[in-house]
Amino acid sequence: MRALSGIQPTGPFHWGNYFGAIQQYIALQDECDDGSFYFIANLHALTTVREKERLQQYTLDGAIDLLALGLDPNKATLFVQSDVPEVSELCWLLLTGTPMGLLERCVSYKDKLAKGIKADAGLFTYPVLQAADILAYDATVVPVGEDQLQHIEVCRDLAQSFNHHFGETFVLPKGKVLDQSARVPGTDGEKMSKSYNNTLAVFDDVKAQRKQIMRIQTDSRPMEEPKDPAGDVLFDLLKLVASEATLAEWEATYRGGGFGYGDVKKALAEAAETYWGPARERRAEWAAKPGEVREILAAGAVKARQRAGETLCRAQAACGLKGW
Ligand code: AQP
Repeated sequence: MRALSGIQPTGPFHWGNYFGAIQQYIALQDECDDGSFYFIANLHALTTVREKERLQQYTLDGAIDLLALGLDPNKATLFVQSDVPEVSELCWLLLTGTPMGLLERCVSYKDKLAKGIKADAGLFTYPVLQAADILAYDATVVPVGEDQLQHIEVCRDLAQSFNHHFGETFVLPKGKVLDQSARVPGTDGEKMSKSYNNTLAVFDDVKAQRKQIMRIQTDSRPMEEPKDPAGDVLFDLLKLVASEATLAEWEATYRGGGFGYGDVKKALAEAAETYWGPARERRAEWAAKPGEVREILAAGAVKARQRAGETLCRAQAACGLKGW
């Protein structure tokens, strides 16, 4: 098994990123017998972050965050997407032969358009670059949140079609989501997402995190009414960070009624503080040594380029770009 996944440096990582994807990266670095590759997807981020300094800062911060959350460069290969130019070339090979309709049907693109986010060709062809990212490393498993499953299907379609046309070239990957956190809700109950301004950032300081938690939207049912915790946004978030005992207590309280959502928010803020405390300390340590983080990324890029280069050569030979 070889894992590969990427995360965009488009802003501070949020609970959705962690519980949907990063948590899996950390587990898979021990479970993969054939290595694991994780990258900061700065080429993808260019579709949204259009200020040089901000992109640079988010890229370094992204690596610091992953290291603080438990990614171990001795077990997994960590690198920056643009340090592996072979992937962009592979992307072109895949773009030729990608039906427009396949991309037009992508829900994440359609959702962004529906939310009034301006689209460019980069956003439209995003799933093809993502396919190149995955196929370049012969990944067999791709740990992601639910929103990315359709893109992995696109990747499989493109790989299958290339293999069918030019002969066996690419390994077909499978997406991997965690049932309990495949779609973490944001403060408005929609999917938590950097572009929807509804996030709880993993590394916000305690005060800022409390403030974000207090803005979580709740319904207006009377306090005395018993409530079903299933599907309640506050309870769903509590499930991610609270201890079993706290959760059991709150489950009983929900069913009994007679409580205010403000109390649940306070409990959530407290649980979050305890949960993220150790990672916050590790983050301060990594942030103090950016030179070491850059060295880790450079070493990761060397390894990643070697893998991607091999796949690119294979694909170029298969479709007639070499050997003429
Ligand atoms: N709410 C979520 N629940 C579960 N998983 C999630 N992921 C994102 N949001 C949730 C997963 O995090 C990984 C990295 O995400 P990304 O780089 O594709 O995009 P992002 O910018 O971090 O995610 P956003 O905030 O949702 O971005 P936009 O605004 O671009 O749509 C992926 O594995 C993703 O599934």
